[in-house]
Amino acid sequence: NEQQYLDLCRTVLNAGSDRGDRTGTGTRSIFGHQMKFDLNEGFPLLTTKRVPFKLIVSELLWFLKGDTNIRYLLLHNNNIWNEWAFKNWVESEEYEGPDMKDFGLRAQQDEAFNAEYQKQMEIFKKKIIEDDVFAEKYGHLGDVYGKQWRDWEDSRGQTIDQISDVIENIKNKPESRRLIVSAWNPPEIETMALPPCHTLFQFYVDDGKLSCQLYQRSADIFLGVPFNIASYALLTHLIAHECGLEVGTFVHTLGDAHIYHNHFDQVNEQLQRDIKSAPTITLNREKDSVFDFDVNDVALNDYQPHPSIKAPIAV
Ligand code: THF
Repeated sequence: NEQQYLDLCRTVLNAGSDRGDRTGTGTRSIFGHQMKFDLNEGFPLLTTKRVPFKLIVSELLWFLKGDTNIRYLLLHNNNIWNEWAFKNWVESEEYEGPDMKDFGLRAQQDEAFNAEYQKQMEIFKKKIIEDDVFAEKYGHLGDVYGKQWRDWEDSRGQTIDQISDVIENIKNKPESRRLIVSAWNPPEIETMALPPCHTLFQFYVDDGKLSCQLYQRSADIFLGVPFNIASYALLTHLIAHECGLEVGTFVHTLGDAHIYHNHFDQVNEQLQRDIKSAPTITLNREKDSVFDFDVNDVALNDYQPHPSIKAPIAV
């Protein structure tokens, strides 16, 4: 299973083309790639570096709640979406602190700026947690995943709960070829802090097993993809659990699959390491509905990875 991830890294390093990108960081990328993870061979959380599973759980449960405000994440010590909300804040009229233009790039190049940025980010996080009005205004990322999954607004103003619908259909019409959830909502793209990278996913039921395929338009191989694989594997487990099915395969299809230039050293270090045996997960049997799950209802077992490898996120 994990070998496929390491092979993807090697392929991109060896055969990818060097390209500019929106964030100004520069990437090496290929277009079109697929990996298949048999979820019966263990849970696909990488072992060649430590991946913070708790963050994956709280992010997924946040999506499933239909929440698009980073406050829930902060209350779970999850900082992976902060930069995008922070960007809206520092670009707003109300912000009066030091200039934070291009903070993502500048924080990596300039020590003094980085210190100031960290300080402003801490102030921002504190306000989101403590000030309801501020959180309501600046904690939102726009109509990102949670909104589209649970509360897609159609042109007549009615809403569609794609997750509830797909679960009903998996239960009642398992042979359906329409078991799809789309996060890509063209008229709303411009309201989003970041247009969805995981664009669309489809379920498939065969022989009592639930499989899932994700089409990901843009894949940050070093930081994002390890999260994305584990997140959709967990989603498949959760929905299978509710529907009384076993798990099948997670198929991960990538569009622009890239490694940022400032992640090359980290990837090369990871490629030196040997794969360890995959962990497993256990879900709380007393809960049924995926919407009732809490972070403590998902346990990770036998995870003994190599140490984590730090890298800067491109904003
Ligand atoms: N932007 C970019 N450039 N890459 C992405 O993968 C990405 N995401 C989400 C939104 N924008 C993105 C955010 N997902 C980390 C992991 C996933 C993220 C954002 C950040 C990260 O930094 N992980 C660290 C640990 C962080 C921590 O401990 O706080 C790691 O080492 O794994 C694609 O979904």
